[in-house]
Amino acid sequence: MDLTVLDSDPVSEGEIATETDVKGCSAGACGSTDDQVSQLPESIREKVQNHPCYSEEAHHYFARMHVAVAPACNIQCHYCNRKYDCANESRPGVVSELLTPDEAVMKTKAVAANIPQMTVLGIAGPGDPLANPEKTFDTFRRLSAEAPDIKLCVSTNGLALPDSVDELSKHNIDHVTITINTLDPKIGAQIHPWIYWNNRRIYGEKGAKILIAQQQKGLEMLVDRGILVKVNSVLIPGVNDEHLKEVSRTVKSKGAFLHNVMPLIAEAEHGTFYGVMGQRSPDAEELQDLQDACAGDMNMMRHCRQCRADAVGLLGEDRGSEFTLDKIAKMDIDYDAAMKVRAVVHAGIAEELAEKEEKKARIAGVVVPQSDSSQGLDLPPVLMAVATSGGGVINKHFGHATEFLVYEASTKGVRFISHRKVDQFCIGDDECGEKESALAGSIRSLQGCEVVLCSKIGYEPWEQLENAGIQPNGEHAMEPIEEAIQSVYQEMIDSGKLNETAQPMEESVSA
Ligand code: CLF
Ligand code: SF4
Repeated sequence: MDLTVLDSDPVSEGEIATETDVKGCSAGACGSTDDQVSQLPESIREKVQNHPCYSEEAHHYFARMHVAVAPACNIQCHYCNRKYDCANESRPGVVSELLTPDEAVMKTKAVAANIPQMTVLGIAGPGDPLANPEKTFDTFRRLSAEAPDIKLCVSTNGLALPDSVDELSKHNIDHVTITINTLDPKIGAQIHPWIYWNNRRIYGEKGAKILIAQQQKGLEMLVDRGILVKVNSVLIPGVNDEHLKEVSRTVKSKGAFLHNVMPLIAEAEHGTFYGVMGQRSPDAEELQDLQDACAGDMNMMRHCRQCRADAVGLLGEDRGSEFTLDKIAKMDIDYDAAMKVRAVVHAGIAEELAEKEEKKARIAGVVVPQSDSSQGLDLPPVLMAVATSGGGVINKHFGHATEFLVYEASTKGVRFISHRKVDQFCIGDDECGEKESALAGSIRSLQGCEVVLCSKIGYEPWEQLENAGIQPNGEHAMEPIEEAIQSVYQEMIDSGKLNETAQPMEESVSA
């Protein structure tokens, strides 16, 4: 790999990025449920309804982009190797093309002109944005003047946050993410071995104590100014897993809007301390259990894709390669004209979302009807995977999917659970089954799901899915996801399929 050392900064050491292998943030989004969004006060609702990370619904329609203008960092995390992007908001193992503020502004305008669904510009690395205040605020300053229709968003480890809050307020930044992994310096020292503070390194618990205090102070200051705060936490089994419930309660009590618990990514080949030491990552079930446990106290984001510091597009897709500096230089951008087009597109999406919400409100509270034979039985929930490329509908060929969204259907309704990444195995329309190992990998990643809904599927994967106990379903192509899932669940009830594993109601209540 052709590595290029980036410009140096006294705060950081050895930041390196590739010029060619540019990948981005592909983690799940911070998202509240639609119901939570619809119950919000108008002022907050307005801030989240077209932010793909702050609203689970919005992430099907609206895109975000990151500009990698911030190379330096002021702390060390055991899950981070400085030559890759900030792992607080990014997937380690991928690196970003570092931009100057000028290039960042040019790229933002180019993306916004070509992807009218784009609503948010975030700075999330590759180091800590607030450890690079000149570059970060120069970019924000120029964008708030030259691209006023774009929301600005920033993600930070929080160490420099209290000193940056005034500047953040000036640039109309109303979304800030703070990564808070713990409230306890003893645990903090196991995650962050040192911080850079007042021109020197401070190690262990002493450093962790300062970091925690700065994060909490920054959170309170942002909330006081009416800025929406999302808290990210990296779930590290055996280190902070149980403790994250307390983190969730505390940040909620201080006014954080959303909590995004992300799984630790620790691969030995990334050269991180945790990767090399063999610290394990949580599995999907552990992550979901913890998110469910925290959800009683807090709005949880479950659609985060752990994006790259230069991510472009809908969450889960990466269109960064369409907007490299050499390609942008050849684009002829009329931003004022593009802004008008974007306004029309956004209004169209808002209308569609309002109709969807109205429809949901009508069916909300309507208990899924049950067939005669299921009366008196407590019917089990069913996990269903969906192949979609956005728009809230089932519109992706099974073999073309690079991720599946997983929903739970039950007699209480339909709820989004998580996303699962897979390797695309089908290149052409009729070539499903060509890449056996990728297909087997896809099927493995759908473990626990009983149904997979997609727009189309070939004979070969259909058979293999059935053999694995997963029912493929291509009958609901282009239908809204939740409605299709509810209808499939109803069919399962009507066919008596769920009765086999159902419990008598009294038994299940007393169990
Ligand atoms: Fe970017 Fe982060 Fe803003 Fe979103 S990402 S700075 S809040 S615009 Fe979103 Fe990506 Fe998850 Fe971050 S999906 S990693 S939560
Ligand atoms: Fe790495 Fe981000 Fe932690 Fe800094 S804050 S050490 S860039 S993960």
